[in-house]
Amino acid sequence: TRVPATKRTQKSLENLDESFIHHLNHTLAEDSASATTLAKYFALSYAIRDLIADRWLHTKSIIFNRRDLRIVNYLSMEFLIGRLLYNNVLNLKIEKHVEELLEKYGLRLEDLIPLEEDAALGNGGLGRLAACFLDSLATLGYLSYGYTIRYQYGLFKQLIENGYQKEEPDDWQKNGYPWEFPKPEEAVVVKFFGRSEVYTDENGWLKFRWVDTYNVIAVPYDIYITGYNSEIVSVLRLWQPKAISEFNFAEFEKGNYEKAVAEKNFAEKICKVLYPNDAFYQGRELRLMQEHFFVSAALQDIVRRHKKRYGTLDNLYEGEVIQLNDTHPALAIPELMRILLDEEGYGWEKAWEIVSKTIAYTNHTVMPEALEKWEAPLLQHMLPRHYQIIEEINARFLKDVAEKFPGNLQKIVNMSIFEEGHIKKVRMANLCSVASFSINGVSQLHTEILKQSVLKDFYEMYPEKFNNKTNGVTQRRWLLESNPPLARLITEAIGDRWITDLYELRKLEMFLDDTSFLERLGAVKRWNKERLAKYISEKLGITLDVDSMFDIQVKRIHEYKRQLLNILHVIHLYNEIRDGKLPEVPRTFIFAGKSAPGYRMAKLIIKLINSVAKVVNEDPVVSKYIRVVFVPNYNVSLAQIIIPAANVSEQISTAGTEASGTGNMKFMLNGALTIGTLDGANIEMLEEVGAENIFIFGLKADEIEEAKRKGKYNPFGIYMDNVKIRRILDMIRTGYFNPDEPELFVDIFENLLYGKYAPMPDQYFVLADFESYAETHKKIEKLYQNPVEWNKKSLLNIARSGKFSSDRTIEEYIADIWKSKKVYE
Ligand code: DL6
Repeated sequence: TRVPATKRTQKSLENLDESFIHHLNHTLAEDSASATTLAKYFALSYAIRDLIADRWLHTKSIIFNRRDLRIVNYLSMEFLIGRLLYNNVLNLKIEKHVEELLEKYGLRLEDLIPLEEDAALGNGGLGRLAACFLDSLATLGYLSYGYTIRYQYGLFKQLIENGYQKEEPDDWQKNGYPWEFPKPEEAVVVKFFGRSEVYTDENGWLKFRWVDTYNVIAVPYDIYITGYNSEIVSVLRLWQPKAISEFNFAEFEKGNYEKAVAEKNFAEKICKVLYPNDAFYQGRELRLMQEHFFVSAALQDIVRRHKKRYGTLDNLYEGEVIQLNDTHPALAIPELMRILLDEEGYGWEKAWEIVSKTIAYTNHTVMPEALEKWEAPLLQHMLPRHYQIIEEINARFLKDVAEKFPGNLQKIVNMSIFEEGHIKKVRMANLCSVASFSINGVSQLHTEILKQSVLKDFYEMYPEKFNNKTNGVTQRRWLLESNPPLARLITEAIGDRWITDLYELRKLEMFLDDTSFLERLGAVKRWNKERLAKYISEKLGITLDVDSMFDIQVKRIHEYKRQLLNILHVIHLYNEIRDGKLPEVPRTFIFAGKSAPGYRMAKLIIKLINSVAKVVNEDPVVSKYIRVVFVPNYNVSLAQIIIPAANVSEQISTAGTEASGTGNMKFMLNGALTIGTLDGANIEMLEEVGAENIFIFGLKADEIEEAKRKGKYNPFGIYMDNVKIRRILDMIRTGYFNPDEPELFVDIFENLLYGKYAPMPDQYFVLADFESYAETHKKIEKLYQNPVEWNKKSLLNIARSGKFSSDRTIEEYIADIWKSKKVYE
């Protein structure tokens, strides 16, 4: 008898006008004549939020009435959700209504959209994946919660000054944020420090309890993430710390202001800022506090909900599943054990059964510097009871290891949760591997590397736990929202089912030989290039030639992602042009991405790119053929403009280093052709499109591995033998691109040739892959001269991108790990 939310939306839409005015007048106390555009953005967002709240109420009633549905809990330090206004408009299918409404006030949706600050609660791939997953879960109709921290400052804003990256705080809430709902009544208490105390309970059992703790309140703020045309929303629950006593009058009376606000300061510190490191572990006390804070709050929430639904925790794993997004939320393991043992009175065996049937782990990196290993004394001091529980988990686990591999001490050393040494460490990946019922990598190659090297011993011990879940991206944001003309072209050709079933795109293959369709595809690309060129001209004052080939590398700046290889190749083209060897097609090389603020080499690479860009763009001859642009402050909304404009997508990480990549998928979906290594999900893209439709170059993962193992890689030899490379590197070393500070790039030179700041020279095999990269670029250049052939390959890439929808990824998680059911089958 319930009226479906989609129908109710239709009904509410009739009142959207009224609702907009209501919010303008009564929520914001503004009138339409004098309200600013920003106020109108807020009023519209509130009016739309009302429609979303209806869906939440519906979802909530299902959560508490349908005990047959297991809830997916995605614990992640990062959810890079970006802007929500247009996303919600599209998902609710109300674009026409909204446009009509705004027209009455002389406004257009496209004027309001940019007023929203990006919610940049993540660094890169890992956080954006989490956001895509919530979209897919809601669209497919599964019950799900994402849990994270309500950071006061998201990922820093990047400025480029004199070619250098500068960071500024990202005060994303400075104007307020219309999409969230505070839920103070659902606050919980999170404890820190203190000690573990042993006592005898009323039945004479020896028990532990965590006492003398320092407590903080965790207040949830909910954002409901809509799905496309779906009744169900995902809940993104952001926890905000709050002091139990914000102001201590006794201390104040004594004249001690610092002490009076100490608790408040402590609480505020926890959520002050997102750590800006991508794939790099720093081991800071505050980070550990953040991890424990949101994990403990999330677990208390999950436990409370389950008790409400089932009246017992005996079957927690039937109602809830917890996915750990990398090891950052690994403290969920001892925290759930602690709740079950100390607060719920379970014995160890039953508690362990519950924990190890509820928790699953995704690994997102094989880079050794990214693996979390907390110093044991730090963990023990901050979380004494958790530390004790980890010790017990380890002791029991090592007994199993000894039984499985009798006499094999090396296994014990490798697999122990503790790494012994000068400072004892807690290896979080080992903790996750011991406790989780599922361990997955994020592309086929990555999962193989986990099984064969990083988690090899765990694979031998528990082969049944391992599985692969190749990443995906949501086509709602990364095509429907970011590339409207392409979305329209596709829908006109094959209907709109691709929006919820990306494999439908295969039908586009019908048009592979249809020259007029290919021309239209070309026109769409041109429209996107013009849009980007306009943005760049307005922001940077650089004019781009939209007929030139747009070759784009956008992602975090990291040595393993090899932006350096790209810019070395640009220098090579510069040299060729100066030598009179003119390229057959003009090219625009576009870069964007942030470096971790403390990552010296990555920041130097940004400076190098900008220095090369200056020399190239100011050279009257060279600039006719190539241009180089570094677009500052790469984030989700910028990605939505940049990616659709690419002719060529650069996915050039050293084979064996990029776990999956998801940018590669976004470019493919938008019709770019990929130049890439056999790394991460590139390999699966190759499988989908065939070798003639992707440009693969460079050493393979096993070749790199072997060269490292045998110590036979000699970049200095390459430098000596290869005139082109020597010329490029000498230009860098002698300050050709930066005569004001000629020594500036010497470190890049010395790192490549001598490994000055690395375990070995050129540890990411830039020089080894250079020739093959340059040759492959020549092939691309050739193909670009034939627009029909180019557009054909572009269309084929789009048509074969179905596998890379996060809907497919989520269905695989559901089938193999989460075993949940859709609300509406
Ligand atoms: O799985 C999402 C994303 C992958 O696509 C990237 O290849 C990978 O680098 C990234 N991993 C991280 C590492 N964080 N940690 N730990 O961001 O995950």
